[in-house]
Amino acid sequence: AVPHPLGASHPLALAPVTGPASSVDGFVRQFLRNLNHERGVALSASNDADRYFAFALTVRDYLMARWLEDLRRQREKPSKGVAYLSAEYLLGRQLDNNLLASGLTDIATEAMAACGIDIDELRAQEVEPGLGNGGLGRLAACFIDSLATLAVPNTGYGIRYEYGIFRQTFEGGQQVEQPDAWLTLGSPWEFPHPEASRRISFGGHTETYDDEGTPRSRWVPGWHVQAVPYNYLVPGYLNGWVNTLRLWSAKATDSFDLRVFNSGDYEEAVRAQTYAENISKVLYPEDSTPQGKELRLQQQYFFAAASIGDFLEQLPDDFDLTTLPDRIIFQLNDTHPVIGVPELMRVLVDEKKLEWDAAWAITQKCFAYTCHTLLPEALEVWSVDLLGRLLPRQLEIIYRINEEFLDEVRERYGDDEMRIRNMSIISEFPDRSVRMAYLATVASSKVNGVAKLHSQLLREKVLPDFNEFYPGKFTNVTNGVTPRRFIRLANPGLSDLITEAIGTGWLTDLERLRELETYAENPDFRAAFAEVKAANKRRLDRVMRDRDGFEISDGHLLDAMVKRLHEYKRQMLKVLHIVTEYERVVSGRVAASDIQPRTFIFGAKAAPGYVMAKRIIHLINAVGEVVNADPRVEGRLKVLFTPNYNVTLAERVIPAADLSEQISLAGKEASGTGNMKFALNGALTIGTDDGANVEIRELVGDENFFLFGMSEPEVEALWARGYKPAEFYQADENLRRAIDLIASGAFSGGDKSVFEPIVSNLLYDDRFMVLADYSSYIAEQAKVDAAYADQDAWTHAAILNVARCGFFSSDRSIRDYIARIWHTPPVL
Ligand code: NBX
Repeated sequence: AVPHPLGASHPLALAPVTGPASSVDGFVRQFLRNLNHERGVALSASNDADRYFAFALTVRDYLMARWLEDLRRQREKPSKGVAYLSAEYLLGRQLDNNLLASGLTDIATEAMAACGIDIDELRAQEVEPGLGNGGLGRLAACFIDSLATLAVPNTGYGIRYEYGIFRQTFEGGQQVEQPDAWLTLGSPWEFPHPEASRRISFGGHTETYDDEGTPRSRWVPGWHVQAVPYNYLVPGYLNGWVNTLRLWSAKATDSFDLRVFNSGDYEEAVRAQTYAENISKVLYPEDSTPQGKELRLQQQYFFAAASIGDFLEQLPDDFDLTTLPDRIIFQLNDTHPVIGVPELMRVLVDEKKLEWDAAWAITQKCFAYTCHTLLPEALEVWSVDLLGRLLPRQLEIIYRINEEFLDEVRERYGDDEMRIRNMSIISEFPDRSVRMAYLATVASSKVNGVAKLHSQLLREKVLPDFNEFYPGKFTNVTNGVTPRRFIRLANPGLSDLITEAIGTGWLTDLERLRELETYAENPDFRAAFAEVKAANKRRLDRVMRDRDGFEISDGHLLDAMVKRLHEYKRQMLKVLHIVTEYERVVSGRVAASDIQPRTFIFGAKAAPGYVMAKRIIHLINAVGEVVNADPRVEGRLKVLFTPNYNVTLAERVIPAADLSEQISLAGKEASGTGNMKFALNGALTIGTDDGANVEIRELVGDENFFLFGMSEPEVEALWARGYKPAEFYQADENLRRAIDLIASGAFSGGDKSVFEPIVSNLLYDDRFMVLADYSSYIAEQAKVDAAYADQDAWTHAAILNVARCGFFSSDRSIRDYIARIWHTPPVL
């Protein structure tokens, strides 16, 4: 028998564990039992899906006893916990993560070998749950991993979308979206709990009534849906702790409600059912650009109300609600769950019959708000019209919150109407609407940004009046990423090398990577590190050949830009760099043989309605097609745009990359988290002074980071002077040639109209100042080329990036949340 990963003296090891035996034999027996009993097949008759399911169920069986045990512990000795409310969780595949967390990888691999099964084929079966768009959703997934690893009692609440983020394909170089039916074969990781369904109401009207002498308001809703919870295990890393992710799925209520909702005829009833179930049908693919659609508001209320109700229901009947803040903090992942604020007030005042002031005092202590953006257009607002129709009582409550808040503002500043208009939760122009970020700020105990610079700009630029009004409310928690998935699982070669050098323990104490600094001076270590990088490139080469028919050539610098397609992230700047390199060769100004061989790899989805972003995708593909096929560049420049970039692919691209592109316009990227993943995997960054790049550079040192571009104050100053992109075009010959080449139709079969909107946007608008930063970017890229020529020095810098980025573990982020915001007690 293999000892359980918890040492016998570990506090959680004392709990009785009744899972399958922790041995190869025990695993095989449980696997075969699952294959027979859960799938109804014999091993000899099983297909890949059967084997994957039985395997996953077996891993689950090991975690089960722990899960039940931890849930019991939380019930019997409740301590303050965290409810993380997020509309998105970009989880990635679960199998390897759960094997790793339970310490079963070796046993399971041997067990499968004993059954004649290749475990890699099982891995390949899993469809990743893509229940998020990008950074915000992936951050939520990293955070629940760290919460479990730190043994903080936590439930992650969200939506079980039937369709996650769309699958991206290219046709003629243009993005085409396909539905992501991730549940077609079912998921072995979820536990439906229909018996714990909650009724969620919408519409109708409000009324006042006499409650034994007290006048009260109540909501008389017009229609209802059922919220059915599905639980997912969230195991901590080798600590025996298992938290829960609880995702809600919408179902029509019983036929009685259907009849109330419609006229009662059968076809109408089925239509009503579809209407209800649409709520959790699909993840909105807009990233950082709220659409203001009714269904979206339904989604938000649906999961916020279900989650808050779910938590309250677990409390004992005699629970003193004034002590609620000692039991729970609802962490709002951006404004998507903020409608939960008036919902909690409604429950406390209308249902639990608390006085308004008492309810408000509780509410203000139970919420905390994380803002993830700086783009003004990304701040959510809901029209009063729509809110009043869908959630009339919540709207009344929002009005009252606003009234009392503005009274306080008046008390402090007198009748400063300008200030009052600026701070009002309700804005009057262009249409009367609710500013959700303001509501969140007023209702929360703490408001945080996601990187030092972002939090500063949030205080000074986005919410300055609120910062003045609420001293001490604003704080920073710099983002982080889970090293379990993004180092240990994604980069086993590097992980082994690190462990050989500094021993175990670093995966839960990432600052220990500092101990690698001295190894950077050791030539043998540098050689081994370089070999890991080379092996990761070969692995990516196999993945890409298989997946997309691309090759990653030997000896090329691998230059990666993978993230959502957004103008502020400036994939366009990257394109101009590529076109410049290409143009310099084909115009004969540079010999191909003088170019540092580079492969540019892109991965990016564009929101389906974001026309400019889709044009840029088209351009990247078009440039790639021309450059890759032109014999004059002698294969020294290659452009690969891999479709359907997702978490699974990130785990292969990031460990192979040499150069990480983090080139947003300063002041626009709140933090970035890909930047951290790349640095931790030994890529050097070329980046602007934006988001968490600032902190990465501070830590790794200027000499190990390629900085370019304007700083945020410089950006502001240029705007103030009046930005004229055409002047930059005129002033730089390389830039002129690159843009002219695109405009000439060289990448569109001679058709000048195809990319004309991109060209004129750059020359006459260029909101994100691509042209202003171009020459500095090109100059810095020349330094990259020169630096890469000295491979050993490059490796030295790469090792220092790994060694100095331990700060970016999401474990540290969670510790910061605990210390600055949640004040939850240590559990272990
Ligand atoms: O959140 C992202 C920021 O852009 C990143 O800089 C940051 O690192 C990351 C984690 O803090 N924001 C983001 O991903 N926003 C959204 O995903 C989003 C999605 C839908 C929506 C609004 C925003 N309606």
